[in-house]
This record gives sequence, structure tokens and C-alpha cells, in this order.
Amino acid sequence: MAKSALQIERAQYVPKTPASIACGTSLVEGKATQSVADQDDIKKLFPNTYGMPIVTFQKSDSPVKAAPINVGVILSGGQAPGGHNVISGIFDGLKSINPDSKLYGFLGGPGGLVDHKYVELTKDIIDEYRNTGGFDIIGSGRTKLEEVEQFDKGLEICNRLGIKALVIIGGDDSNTNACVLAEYYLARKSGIQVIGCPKTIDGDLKNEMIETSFGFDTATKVYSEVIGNIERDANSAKKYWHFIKLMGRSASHVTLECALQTQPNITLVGEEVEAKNQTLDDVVTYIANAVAARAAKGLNFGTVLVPEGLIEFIPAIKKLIAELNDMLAANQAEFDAVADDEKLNYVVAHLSATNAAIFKSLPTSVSRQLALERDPHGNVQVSLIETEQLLADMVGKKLATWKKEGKFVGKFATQHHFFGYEGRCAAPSNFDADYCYSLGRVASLLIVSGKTGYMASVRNTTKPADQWLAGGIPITAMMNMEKRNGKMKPVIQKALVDLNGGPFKFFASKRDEWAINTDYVYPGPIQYFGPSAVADRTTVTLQLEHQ
Ligand code: FBP
Repeated sequence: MAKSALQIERAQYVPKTPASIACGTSLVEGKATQSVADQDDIKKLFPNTYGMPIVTFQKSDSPVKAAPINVGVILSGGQAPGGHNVISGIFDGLKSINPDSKLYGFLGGPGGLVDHKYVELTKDIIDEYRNTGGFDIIGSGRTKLEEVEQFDKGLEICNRLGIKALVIIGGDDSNTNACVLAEYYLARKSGIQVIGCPKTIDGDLKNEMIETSFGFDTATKVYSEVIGNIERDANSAKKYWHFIKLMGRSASHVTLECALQTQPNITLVGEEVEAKNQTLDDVVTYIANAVAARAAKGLNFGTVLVPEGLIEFIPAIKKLIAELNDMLAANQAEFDAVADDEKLNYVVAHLSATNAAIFKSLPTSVSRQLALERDPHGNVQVSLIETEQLLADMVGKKLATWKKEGKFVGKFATQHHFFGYEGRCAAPSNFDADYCYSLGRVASLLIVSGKTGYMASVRNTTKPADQWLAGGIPITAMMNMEKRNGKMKPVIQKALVDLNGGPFKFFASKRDEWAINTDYVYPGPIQYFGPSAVADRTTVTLQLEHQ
């Protein structure tokens, strides 16, 4: 396979790891945990894996050695830079424990476990993928592991291959399922452990013990590079307002991080729109005001960052989606039987009057997305909704009215962009390469320590890698009960942007200046080599959260 010069050099990169797991290590158990909320319900649902202690690995003189262990690994959900390094970390970890250990990769996501599609990952395969982006080593998928039949199919293949542990690399939903699987295998005394790893470019799988999900660092650096380039273009041509939507299905972390890196004129944060109970018109007016204020200074250009999940945060639309979810879950069979061109009418007829009115007021492209296109977890596929276009059109209409009233004197020409897939498979930054490889090593240590229902954790990540803290967090400790597809389910609590947190507060203190001035920052491309101040730089979000 042909390789770029960067790929050839990058293959030689040796990821940095915490000193506590570099040679010998020993496991220290901390205090018992409890779930973040709904303790009684979660305890009842997870009688075997509830309340386990947080564990940490501490430096010791004796290297970890044990009998050979066979492990299976699964990539679940959307791609995120660094997945290949988690797998190479698991591989190297297992081989250092015993060179006869084997690592199997299940193909195409969790479905590979159920359908018994797998490959043994050998050194030759692993070496091809070290420090590369993508999930193509074994592929990923969005099949949900939640049915007992699926768990039993998984058990069958694990027993056949002598697999003693599964590592599921995924986001909040996939790690929730990993925990359900761990509980089931433990209850059945199957002898199969399940360990999770925190993946998602969205950055919303984090909590007190999981500082960040992998991929967020690289993806936001890629987007920030391009946003910076667009800002420079806007400031050179001085004729366009660029509306840029950024991936992040629910939370606005990606958008906020990119704003902190590039200082655009306008940044919308979904969580704030919700907290302020804003309508779509409030959001449009806010942008139009900024456009008019800049136009009054002769600045007919600018940049607007829009989080992918914005639409779901607008309270009126959020209520509509909640009713839609319940209504569709209750009438799924009947709804499926309705002819395609009648589906929207069916929805209107089955919603409350208020929500039916809101549903009808939306452009058809948006209402279709809300009602018809769901992912396997029942989520609205917000990446398909063209919010950036919708907002630009609505702002344009408002400004046209203001022009007639003499309230707007400038020009308003727009360009639209959506950045998501561009960053999900980028070659991992040094941070993600190091963090992911360390997570993989930690997963192998949790396995050899007999742990199950844990997520691998690497903390203290704003410090140099040798000072990072390695350990494991019981997944039940991150859970609460939430409504999914019309039913209450145990799920890992999603981390939304904290409006009282350092990153948002810093942004909020600056945004008025950024709106009216042209204070753009141009981060440039990810640096894989060179001074540590550039090449090992973490996200601004992490820095501000740790200040
Ligand atoms: P995960 O939560 O699985 O990591 O996926 C995140 C994400 O990249 C979202 O930001 C985006 O909305 C979604 O995946 C897009 O999904 P798909 O790859 O199926 O189009």
C-alpha cells in the first residue's frame, strides 16, 4: 500500500505513557462507588457490578506477568482519531504480560461479535496501523448490544476462541451496553470480563474521573485549522459571512473548543440556548444583531459557529422531539405501515396541538429528519439537518426586513460549511496518540487484574504524559436513568457543556469583543513533530477545566 511521507515517519512514533504503567505496576483499590443518580434503580439493575471501587495503577518493581490471555476488541460507533492506538496499546500490553496472549478484532463493530466475524490481530497487522487515524483495522458499526440472544451469541464465540475478556471502544451508549454485557456475563459466571474505553470526538463522555474522550483533541484541531483558514479568507475578501456547523450530536463541546481556538464572531452554544429558553427566532435575532453591528462599522463579513445539536436544544423543539420519541415508540408498527408520503401527516395527526403547530412550522427538510431518520439508538440524526443553511436563510430574511426599516445598512452574502467527517479519521495528534495507547495499555492491565464492568481511565492529562494517572472506573458509577425510546433505561450520563465551567465562562467573557471586532486566531495544522509547546498542546477546554 502506498504511504505518504508523514505516514512513514509517523509509524516510528513511540507513544508516551504514564510512568506508573511503563514497567512494573500494582493495582490499588480505592473507595466503593455509587452511581451519579438514581442509585436504587441502578443497583437493582446491576447487582453484580454496582458499587465496585475505583482502581489505580501504581509504579512497582515487578513487571506484570501472567498466563496467556485471549482478548477480543470491538470498535463501536463513529470513528475517532486514535482508535488504532488503543488497539496497539492493548496488543502490546497483552504481549508484555505473556507473549502467547492473543488479540482478536471483531469486524464491523458490535455486530461482528454477534455474527462471529473476527480476525486475529498479529504484530504485522498492528504495526501497519500504529499512530494512524481511522477505524479501518477492523471497522466499526452502530449495532446495539442489548438483547440476551446477542450476549449469548457473543459468549459462544468467546468460548470457541478461548477469549477471556472483551474491550469495547465506544461512546456513552456503547459503554452503557458494555456494562450491561459485563453484568450479564458475571451473573452467568461465564468467566468473561468486559472493559470499556472512552471514545468520541463529541467530547461528551467525560466526568470527574474520565477527563476527556479520545479523538476530541485531534478532531477539534483539524476543524480549528480550517476555521482559521476560513477566517483569514473572510478577512481578506471581506465579502462573506461563513456559517460553519460543527459535529457533535448533542453537546456543544466541539463548537466551544473551536471557538476558544479561533475566536470567531459568533458562537452558538446549544446548552446556553436551552438554559435561556430561547426560540429559533431569538437565535436568529442574536446573529442578525451582530451582523448589523459589524455592518455599521463597514465590516460585511464574519464567521458563525453552529453546533450540530443546536436544534435539539431549542426548548420548544426539544419538547417536540420528546413527544415524537414517545409517540413513535408507542405506534411504531402502525407508523412503519404508513405510506412514505403520508408519514408527516400521520405525525401531525398524532401530536398534541402545540407540538403539531411547531412541527408544521419547520421547513420540510427539518421535519422529515426529526420524524423519519433515526439511528439504531433512537437518536435524531442531527448531522443530516442543515442548521447552518437554515440559520443563514432566516438571518438573511430578517436583515432584508431590517433594511427596509432602515435598521441594517450593509450587505449580507453567505457561505455554508459542515465540518465533521473531515476530522474523525485524521492521524491522531500527539495527545491522542499517547492518550489512546495508554488507554489500551490500561485496558490490558484491568483485564489481567480480573476486572470487569470498568472503563479504562487516564487522568492528569494536562501534565506531561509520564505524570498521567492510570486506573479504572466502574461504569455503573457514571450511570443514571433516562428515557430512551419511550422507556426508562440505565445510561451513562452525557456530559453537556457546563455553563458554570471554566471553558464556557472564559468564552462568555470574550464573545462580545469577538463579535464586533475581527480578533481571529489562526491555529494552523496539527504539528506531529517539533517543539513540545506546539506538538503536545492539549485542548483549551482541558486547560481551562483544570485551571
Ligand atoms: P459517536 O458518538 O459514536 O462517537 O459518534 C459521534 C458522531 O461523530 C456525531 O458527532 C455525529 O452526529 C454522528 O457521529 C454521525 O454519525 P454517522 O457516522 O453515523 O453519520
